[in-house]
Amino acid sequence: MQNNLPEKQIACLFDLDGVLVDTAVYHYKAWKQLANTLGFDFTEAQNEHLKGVNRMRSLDMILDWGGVEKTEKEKEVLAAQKNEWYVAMINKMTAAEVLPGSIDLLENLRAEGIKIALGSASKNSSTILERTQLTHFFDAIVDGNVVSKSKPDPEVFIKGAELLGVPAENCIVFEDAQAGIDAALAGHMKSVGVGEEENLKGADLYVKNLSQISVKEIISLVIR
Ligand code: B16
Ligand code: MG
Repeated sequence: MQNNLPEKQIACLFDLDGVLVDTAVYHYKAWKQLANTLGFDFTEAQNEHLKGVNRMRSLDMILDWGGVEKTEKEKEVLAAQKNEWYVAMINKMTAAEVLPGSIDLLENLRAEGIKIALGSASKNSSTILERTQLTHFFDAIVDGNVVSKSKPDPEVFIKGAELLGVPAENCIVFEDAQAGIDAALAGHMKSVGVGEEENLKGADLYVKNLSQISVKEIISLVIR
């Protein structure tokens, strides 16, 4: 299938955790271990609120749940400890952990000449992409190491669009977090919510996973 309007370059911007891979389970284990060492616990439901939220903001939320106060210096130490535990887990990831439909969709997008960027809050995205053998699909990688503002600020996706040289209105964001859908809206981009519709208000389309969407449907979001 060929893109009907070749003069219109299209880009797909993918979130990582919850869209292409499920690293949320490792984040949860590491944060839980940290909370436990501080003498409290938090639930899986609370953990849902950490999805798409950057590391230091996540720590602030967890400390708040535990009613624990720490200085900025102590927080740096705690975040580094959590990251050490988390990295030990993601260093064991394999390609088998890529979420359903991801590889086929990425291959089909590339075959169609559609550009692909990563738009993730994670500072560990390169390790995850390498471990799961996804790196080669991306024309640009924008992650927590290069952005200063967390989603719902659109910075991560605007940077991706700029690196790809594609105007915002021709970009489609794939996100599993409300903050990510809000970031796409703020950046004047289209978005596909991956997960439950009630948690992803404002997306243009909803899928349970990436096996449920075709390149044709993606193109139709920007070329009508
Ligand atoms: P790190 P995403 C996000 O990834 C995770 O959903 C979130 O739980 C995590 O705190 C954040 O990355 C930062 O990760 O500690 O590795 O820098 O969904 O934006 O791909
Ligand atoms: Mg995510």
